[in-house]
Amino acid sequence: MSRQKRVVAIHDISCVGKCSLTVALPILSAAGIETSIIPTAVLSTHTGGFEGFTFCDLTEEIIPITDHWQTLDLKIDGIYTGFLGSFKQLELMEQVFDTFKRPDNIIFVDPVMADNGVMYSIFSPDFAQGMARLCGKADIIIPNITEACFMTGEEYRAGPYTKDYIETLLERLTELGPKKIILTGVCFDEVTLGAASYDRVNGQLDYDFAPRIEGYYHGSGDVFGSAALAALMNGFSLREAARVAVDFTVGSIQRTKEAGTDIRYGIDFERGLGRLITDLKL
Ligand code: PXL
Repeated sequence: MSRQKRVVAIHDISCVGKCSLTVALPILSAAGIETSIIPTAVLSTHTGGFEGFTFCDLTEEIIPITDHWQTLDLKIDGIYTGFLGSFKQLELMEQVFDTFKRPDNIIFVDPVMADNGVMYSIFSPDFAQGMARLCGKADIIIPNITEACFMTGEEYRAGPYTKDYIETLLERLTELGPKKIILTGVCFDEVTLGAASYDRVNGQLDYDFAPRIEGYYHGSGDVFGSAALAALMNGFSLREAARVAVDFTVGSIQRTKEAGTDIRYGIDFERGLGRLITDLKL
């Protein structure tokens, strides 16, 4: 048996409304990855559509946790950050990356902060500059089109897009520093939606699409990111990882739509885990 890979997932815990750690942990674990966590905050629900949620900030815990880890012989193969609630947390992530980055591990950053042309209500527009800086320390980033525009200063447009627009965005994103990018929310027509994956080192650019399902499904970005990282940790290429993540996410959205579930509660990824494991050849 080969050594089990370990990912450190650094996100909040939203107790209800599947996203962040309640998505990353089960998906990575199902994919055979040991998943260590740093919870950045505990909320009663996520912030997207619920009123009156509680919020307990855990920023002060981050460095004590990593200080303790430095006394252990931890082998870390991947660090995965998602929703980060403040500039202070962005700054601490840079510190965590500096502590645990090795030539043979990957830093995987999902710059969660915006969608559909607007920043999430809790973030100011200048948060994008801080996030762009953090992306500069990542090996792989997975923004959506809105986040890509806010970080690069390119003009946000609603789809369908031209190849020229998408490829310019990818090029601008690589200028932030990461070698690999999976850009989500890419569409060239009204009926399909998917992702572009780009490796700056070998110039490989690929597109993966699935039939578009209308509607905004909360937590789908975290499902996508977790599945993509699960595939990468299992030795899949960037392109293959994007394909696995598109299929897994679209399947999860489809089941949610068919069940008529309130979209604030997240998508039904759980009943796709069996298929994910098969796709990952585990
Ligand atoms: O899915 C991203 C996410 C994660 N965590 C919290 C959020 C959001 C998106 O709104 O509010 C707390």
